Amino acid sequence: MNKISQIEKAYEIARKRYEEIGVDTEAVMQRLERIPVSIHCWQGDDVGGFENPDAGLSGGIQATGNYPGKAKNVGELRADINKMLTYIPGKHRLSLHAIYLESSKKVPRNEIRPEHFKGWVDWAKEQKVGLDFNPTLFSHPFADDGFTLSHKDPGIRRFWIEHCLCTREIGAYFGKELGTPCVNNIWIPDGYKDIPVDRFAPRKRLMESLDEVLSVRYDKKYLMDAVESKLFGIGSESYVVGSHEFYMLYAMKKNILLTLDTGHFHPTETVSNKLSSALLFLDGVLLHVSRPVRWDSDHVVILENELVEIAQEILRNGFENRVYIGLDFFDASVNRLAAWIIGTRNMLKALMYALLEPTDRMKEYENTQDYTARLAMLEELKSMPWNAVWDYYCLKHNVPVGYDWLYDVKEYEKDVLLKRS
Ligand code: RNT
Ligand code: ZN
Repeated sequence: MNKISQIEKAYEIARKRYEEIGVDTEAVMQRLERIPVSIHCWQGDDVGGFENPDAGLSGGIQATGNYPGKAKNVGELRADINKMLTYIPGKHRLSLHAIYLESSKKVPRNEIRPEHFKGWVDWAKEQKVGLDFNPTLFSHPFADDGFTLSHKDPGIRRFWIEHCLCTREIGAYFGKELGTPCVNNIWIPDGYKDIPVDRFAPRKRLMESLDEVLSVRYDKKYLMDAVESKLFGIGSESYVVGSHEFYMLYAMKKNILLTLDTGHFHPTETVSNKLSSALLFLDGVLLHVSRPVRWDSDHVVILENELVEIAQEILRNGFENRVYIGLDFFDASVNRLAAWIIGTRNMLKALMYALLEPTDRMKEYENTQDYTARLAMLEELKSMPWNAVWDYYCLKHNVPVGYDWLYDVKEYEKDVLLKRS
């Protein structure tokens, strides 16, 4: 039997097994097809960008490793993204950072305009993907002392307010051009290494800066604003201005999206457990799916319990239109395309796994206090043939099944990546 018929046969068996417990695998695949993942461009070049090829990454975040073949210009990065996308089933989105602008001369960050991102819009139209955006408030001399929007110097604050205003204009341009709203996510590194005396003043300044940034109105069908908190960063271990409470309250007050990065909380705190509260009070949430290993290390996303639980929380509640799933990891110690592919496919696998359950039946068990059946079902689901449905989904979308993509990526490494200077 050839590989294709094996996959089809395995799927047929799986389909029947799921049917027995009341799960329609065809409906599951259709639902998964409608869930876009916003894939981050910055895995391709270790959050480098094209603004200044020699500048390092700063702001309390770090990409470690020096695997060869990193994309060093927009042509290389786009080639890598195009290649990467051929291994991802379904239509997705690309998340850009302001430092990925295209310009023949140096443009200060408070002067970036839609024209600097026209190339990306053309690319997105060609690829039929939506674009999301992020102002870049790090890797810059004005962020070197650890403060940006909450800086005590009004001139520096002004610079970053202007930068954020520029990115909102560019984001709205993406939304208009591509016919799908752009999520523009603000993350700042601001904070202190050591114990502060005044925690209040920087937060007040941050609030006032954000108020100004958001004072320009855009139609939500073009632009959606998001704000991302963090527990600590390297060099901001003792105090982060934009803490979880700060942004949770701020997002609610302003009716904007709250960004939950899975690496930005205490190690025993889970994002999966936050969604059901956040979405009672907010219209939506942006996820930055990452993998923290001991700290906010941004390791490649693997298929682990918390990832599945996040997917379950989204899908059991029908939140897929209110949770914007974005990825945020950057590993420079392995092939960067492989990192992207592994992480993105894992996100989709988690969603597929979560979809392949008889949710209503399990809620019924719960509501009738049949906790025995609830536990039994949850555990049996783990050894159901969900991977056969995943393989078939990949086959149907013309992307490699299993680790077949790896051979291809190794070829690409040899033919393209290793030839880069
Ligand atoms: C940093 C934040 C932020 C960045 C990206 C590059 O801790 O997670 O989202 O990782 O903007
Ligand atoms: Zn993040």
